[in-house]
Amino acid sequence: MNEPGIKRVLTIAGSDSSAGAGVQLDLKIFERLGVYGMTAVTAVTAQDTAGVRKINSVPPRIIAAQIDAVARDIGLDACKIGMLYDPTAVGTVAGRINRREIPNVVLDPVLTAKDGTRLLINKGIRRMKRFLIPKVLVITPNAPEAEILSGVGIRTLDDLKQAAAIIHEMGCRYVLAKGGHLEGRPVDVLFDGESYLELPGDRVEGSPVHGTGCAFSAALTARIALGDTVPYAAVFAKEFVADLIKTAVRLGKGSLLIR
Ligand code: PXL
Repeated sequence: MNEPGIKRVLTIAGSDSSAGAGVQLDLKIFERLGVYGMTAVTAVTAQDTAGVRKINSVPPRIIAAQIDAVARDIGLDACKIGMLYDPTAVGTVAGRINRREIPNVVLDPVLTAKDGTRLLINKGIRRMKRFLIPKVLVITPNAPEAEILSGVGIRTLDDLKQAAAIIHEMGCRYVLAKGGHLEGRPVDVLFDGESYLELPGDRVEGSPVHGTGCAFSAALTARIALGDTVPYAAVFAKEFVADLIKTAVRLGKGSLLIR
């Protein structure tokens, strides 16, 4: 019973007790952008602004049940996938996307946390390439994630483009490879299999901010649900996250938090 005008967006991701990333941040972003947000929690993390203290995965059958519950009754206009953690969850989520015919899937391939904690082991990465990437509209790797997924060592914008092409071959419609980790002016690259759209940004100086990758993919998903094309949604999400970084707050002893 879709009320006209209300867009329905699901995030399949981890819980972050600091609310600076994961489903908590995604819901804040969805709210801010005017879509109705829902969650399927894949893992529970205990973390503060210094890093991840503990992680416990949610059983894949419970992840599947959360997705089924909202997809069947409420329906979905778009879906974001963040941290999956358990390699088994990768296949489960891929299966639900098929079964529930979930449209406009954005995959943020979360592989490590800022403090270096592994958030998906190699078995999960292999499954992501094989079963999940072929089903998604957009994948949003940063440079270290693009290196791991493509096998290309990335130091320059050309390296990032080469990695994006290799990832595109895995079967997604768009690759949005983020250049923030490269030296010099940060440039993101959007590749659709034919041409590269360069999205230059300005580096915001200051303390590290937690959850910027989550915020970017959440904003991208919300804008796609609202009807933007992927290139427009990407331009919007980039500016939106730049503003969030500028207004991030220091509440703990470590990274700044997006509010
Ligand atoms: O930013 C990666 C990330 C994604 N999702 C959750 C996280 C983190 C990093 O800590 O905790 C739940």
